[in-house]
Amino acid sequence: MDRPLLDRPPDDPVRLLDSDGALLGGYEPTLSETDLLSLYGDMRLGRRFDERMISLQRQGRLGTYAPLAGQEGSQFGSMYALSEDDWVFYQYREHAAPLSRGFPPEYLRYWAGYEEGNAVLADHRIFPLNICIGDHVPHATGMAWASKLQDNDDEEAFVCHFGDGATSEGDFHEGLNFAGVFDTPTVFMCHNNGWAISVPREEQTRSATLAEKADAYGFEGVQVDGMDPLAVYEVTRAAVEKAKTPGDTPRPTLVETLEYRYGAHTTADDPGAYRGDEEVDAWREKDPIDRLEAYLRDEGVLDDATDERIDGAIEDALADAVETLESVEPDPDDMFADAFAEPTPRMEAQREYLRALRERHGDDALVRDE
Ligand SMILES: Cc1ncc(C[n+]2csc(CCOP(=O)(O)OP(=O)(O)O)c2C)c(N)n1
Ligand SMILES: [Mg+2]
Repeated sequence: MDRPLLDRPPDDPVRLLDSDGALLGGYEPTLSETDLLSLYGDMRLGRRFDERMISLQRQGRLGTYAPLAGQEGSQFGSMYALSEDDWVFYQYREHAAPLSRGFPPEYLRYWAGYEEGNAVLADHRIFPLNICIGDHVPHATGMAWASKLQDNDDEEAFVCHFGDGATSEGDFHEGLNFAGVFDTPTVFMCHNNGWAISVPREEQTRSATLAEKADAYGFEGVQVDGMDPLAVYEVTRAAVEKAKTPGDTPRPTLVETLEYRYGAHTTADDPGAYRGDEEVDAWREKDPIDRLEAYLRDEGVLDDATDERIDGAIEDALADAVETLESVEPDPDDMFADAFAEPTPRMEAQREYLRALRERHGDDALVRDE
């Protein structure tokens, strides 16, 4: 490789694969052919998962959902750089975390309102899904610091995913500051997709890049082309290595991935209200899946038969997940279960009110006739 992955200006994005799928700057992938194919297959799973989830939501079989399409390169590229001992903290859009760690079929239940869809993530070293923007950044630093105090920092890195919008939250600054002060084995992945719902990146901060914010906290920040899965993989790998190299003091890194979400912010959003189709089309030209596919076909690693096999496996996994989702009978009483260890008196009163209502009228009482 011509230039280092880290230790470079924060406004010089790492790019290793161009949009036609050609390798750049003397780079040779460090992932094996098998792993490259698996990365490609998982990115395809991510895209298809998205379509399926949106369709389920439209049919009323799922709650609100946050689409990932366009962000597969940065999400799966970064997940592939981790070992199974590394911990992941993620925001609602980074579905690659569970999908690349075995895709527990119960995950869908979270998006239908069942807390067990969230709880199952712990078995995969993934923290409960974060909705409250930026809150999980200090958690990631805290966990990483605890790991260091227990001398586990050689084995575990703590990787925290969030968006460009999260950089305006106090929690982001507190988390990064303490990571710098205590040299924690943390990697901060800022998925800069240009928008925080309808707020463009330009109105989020006067900083020229988000990566340079790391400078204020005394550690490295690097930009990477988030539509390039191989660049994201290599940069994350370098950052994880730096976080947990045995014998060395761990050091955090902030990685800013430049990418785009093709779809709506969530199924409750209409992006036509704040951005034009030309912007979306321009980003689609850089599609991360097409890019990796072109490279793999060129190398003779991927052909139509393999692509069909991947399709079949994806449809099977999704069918299994949907079946798991719909095999549970919702119990409205559950909505009171996980908010507090000890329910508040008001919650108890609401629970009793609901129970009485259901006893008197059955569950039809819960359906409002519009
Ligand atoms: C503390 C907090 N404030 C506001 C919101 C409402 N909200 C939900 S998503 C979002 C935008 C986040 O944008 P970004 O961090 O860029 O992530 P993206 O959705 O683009 O992946 C906001 C403001 C929230 N969930 N939490
Ligand atoms: Mg964003």
